[in-house]
Amino acid sequence: MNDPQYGWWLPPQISAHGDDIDLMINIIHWFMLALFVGWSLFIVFCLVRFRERPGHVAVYQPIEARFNRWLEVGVAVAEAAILIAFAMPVWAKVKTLFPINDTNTIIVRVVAEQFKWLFHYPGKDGKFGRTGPEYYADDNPAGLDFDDDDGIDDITVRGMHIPVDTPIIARLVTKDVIHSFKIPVMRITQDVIPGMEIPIWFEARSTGKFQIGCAQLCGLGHYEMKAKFTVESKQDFQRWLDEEHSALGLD
Ligand SMILES: [Cu+2]
Repeated sequence: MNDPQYGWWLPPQISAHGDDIDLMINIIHWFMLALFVGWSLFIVFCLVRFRERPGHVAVYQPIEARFNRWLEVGVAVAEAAILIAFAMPVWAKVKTLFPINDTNTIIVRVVAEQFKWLFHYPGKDGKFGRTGPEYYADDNPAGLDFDDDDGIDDITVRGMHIPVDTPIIARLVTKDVIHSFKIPVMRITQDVIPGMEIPIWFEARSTGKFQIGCAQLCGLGHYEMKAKFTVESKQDFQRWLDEEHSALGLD
């Protein structure tokens, strides 16, 4: 479980839906490269072919060639295919097919604020304590209602732990401005909007220690809005939960 090496290409991919995202990113980039090279060559051709020189004047004739029209139609069809065949199915999977009926699913409440993340687990009883914006305080960063017994064993930490091969639903809220929950190795990016709770789900296929970032410029300290992201075996995750539970002094 060493920190991964982030190189020039995409970060490591450990997400169950990540191959679809990477395929789309790769297709779009190669397609854009082809368009860029094509347009660049055309511009250079025009600069040379139609340069100003003695004895030549401009003539304003409409274009009669058919080839460029078909080329433009081809580009539009390819762009539509990327949208309909790749982007929409992946987006539908990530945004609508939530694993709510899977009994293994782990739900984590994620609280964003300038400039840190907080991860709120329901604890041993599996129930989140009542929360609300009126309870936020320096000693209560998760906004828990301390009168609610369901919240007594709730765990709040600054780094996210999840078990491997398990669906995770992250319920995202923010205390202040718009942030964006980004886990590059999970191919997940979701804006967090004040006044809303937005869920996002993902599943890790291998273990390791990675990073969560904020992908929305949210203020002066935006650059330091990071958190550790640990994907571990189910046993290690359970051990970590037990340790956090013991730290609450409830045993
Ligand atoms: Cu932020």
